[in-house]
Amino acid sequence: MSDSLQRPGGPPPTIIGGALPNLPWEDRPAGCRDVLWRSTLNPVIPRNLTATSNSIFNSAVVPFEGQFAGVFRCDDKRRRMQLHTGRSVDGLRWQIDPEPIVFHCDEPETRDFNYGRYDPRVCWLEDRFYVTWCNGYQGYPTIGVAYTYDFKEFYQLENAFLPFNRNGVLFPRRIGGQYAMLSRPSDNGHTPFGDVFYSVSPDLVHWGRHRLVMRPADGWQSTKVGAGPIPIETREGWLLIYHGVLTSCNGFVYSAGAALLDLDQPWRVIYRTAPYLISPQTLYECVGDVPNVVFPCAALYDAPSGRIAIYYGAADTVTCLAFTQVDELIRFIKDNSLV
Ligand code: BMA
Repeated sequence: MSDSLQRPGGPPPTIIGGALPNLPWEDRPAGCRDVLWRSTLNPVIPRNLTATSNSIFNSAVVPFEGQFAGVFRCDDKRRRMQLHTGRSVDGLRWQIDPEPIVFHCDEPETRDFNYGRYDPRVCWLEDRFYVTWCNGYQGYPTIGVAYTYDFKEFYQLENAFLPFNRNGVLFPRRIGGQYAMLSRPSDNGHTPFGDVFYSVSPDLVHWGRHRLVMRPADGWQSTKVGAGPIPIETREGWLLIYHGVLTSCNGFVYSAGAALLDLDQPWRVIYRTAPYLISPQTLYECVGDVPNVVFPCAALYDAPSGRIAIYYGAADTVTCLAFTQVDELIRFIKDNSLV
């Protein structure tokens, strides 16, 4: 990717953010014409990395103390959905805590141990890491919120929204003075609909001023759409990678696309891909506990070079990596936009 490295005196990097030269990375394979390409090491996290895990997928990874940390969805062999912490030197080889996270929580109302916890996102925001996930409230799914400084102790806040809701994804800074989150209102089952909404909060507890961001469109994103990794701030807008679902004769098919959202009014979609960036095509994406699922939940980036590494769950069973370069991705989004 040496062509994409920023040179002294050249234009400022497209991504507004820090350097992460040690992010996991593989160059685009020779002959590959796709804007996003898979790691040759996939699946980077196997389903049985812990002794009790049935599957490890839809998980969130961030840079931490020069290395990497994360919150992982580990469904156990009773098939309870749990969140575990993990650490890695290189973002590829992970040590995942064998025990689920026990959240410090002063408010008994927000505890719902029977429902399970799943699909975490992790966001560095001001002075700590915030975790959002699909949490149970009285047996119904909604968005749980917690924070940690060290990936050891986690402090749970109030649930963000009324049930039913999934895919709570925070923005990494305040916008117009407010904290901001994307989410996908849902129902209590395998929701056959889903739009992305934007909400703001002065304190990460009270959320309002809800705005519609995007509805399903056609093809791969015709049944529902939901936010994926924490949006990446770029000079062209917030880069949002999102999942889209198609209903086939064999059930749901989860793919991923990308959009650019207005920096100041992120509910305004500037561009959005008509084709997918990645759809289930490999054995590990097509075969597993839930076939035909790619589900991105985290992205690492190195702003100076524009390299982006995307972590995604495959077939609700394993965790995988894919790579892209921001300028090529933005060009692709603009050249193939629905909007
Ligand atoms: C969604 C969520 C995800 C899962 C996907 C496909 O509704 O439950 O955790 O990856 O379905 O099963």
